[in-house]
Amino acid sequence: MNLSKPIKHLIKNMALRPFDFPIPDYPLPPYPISTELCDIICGFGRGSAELGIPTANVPIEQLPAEINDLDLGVYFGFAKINKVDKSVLMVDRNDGRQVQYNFGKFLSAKNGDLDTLPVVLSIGKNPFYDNKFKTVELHVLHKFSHDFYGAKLKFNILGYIRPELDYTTKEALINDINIDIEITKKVLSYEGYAKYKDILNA
Ligand code: RBF
Ligand code: MG
Repeated sequence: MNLSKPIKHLIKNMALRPFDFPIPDYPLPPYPISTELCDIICGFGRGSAELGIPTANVPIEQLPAEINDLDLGVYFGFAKINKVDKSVLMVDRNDGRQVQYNFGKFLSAKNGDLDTLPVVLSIGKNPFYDNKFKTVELHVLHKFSHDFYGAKLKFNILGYIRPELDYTTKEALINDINIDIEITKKVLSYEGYAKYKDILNA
């Protein structure tokens, strides 16, 4: 394969941003990075409610150490969700509100919820929200009919899109996340990346 030709030049009708990194034809070290099954926990409850971009948050302690060495920013890969056989539970979020952990009870194989799905990940401190600690969150590119706190997921990271940025408006953040989503869809459709979907499935 020809490494001197990053595949991003094939992405048509998309304004590439000055901070976008060139994406090679296939994952280069340290990628792929693959995780074991990890818990899906509740974050700050902003992704879905405020941004309209829900994210599955995972505990950093359950991730391979290599992930801790990555720069703060936006990454892409695949993820697969597993249901956990537990009854619905109410859990206190750190802002005092209660959230329902349904452990993925309402996810449906027929709807494709349990397939290996493309994800765009944020590893960061969310400067726009001034978080104190680093979080790892995955936005799964799939239409779910229910949330799934308490379920588990396994994922891989196949490449890097851009550094984490601060924003002056919520709209600017949402706009960039939408571009990240478009880049992810495009890149994961290429052979050099698409084959990692089956690897996660195995
Ligand atoms: N937050 C930031 O403050 N700066 C970013 O550059 C940023 N990029 C993100 C990219 C993606 C693909 C996603 C899913 C989230 C990103 N976020 C970023 C995090 C966002 O603020 C967070 O998901 C919500 O605050 C919910 O916790
Ligand atoms: Mg979240």
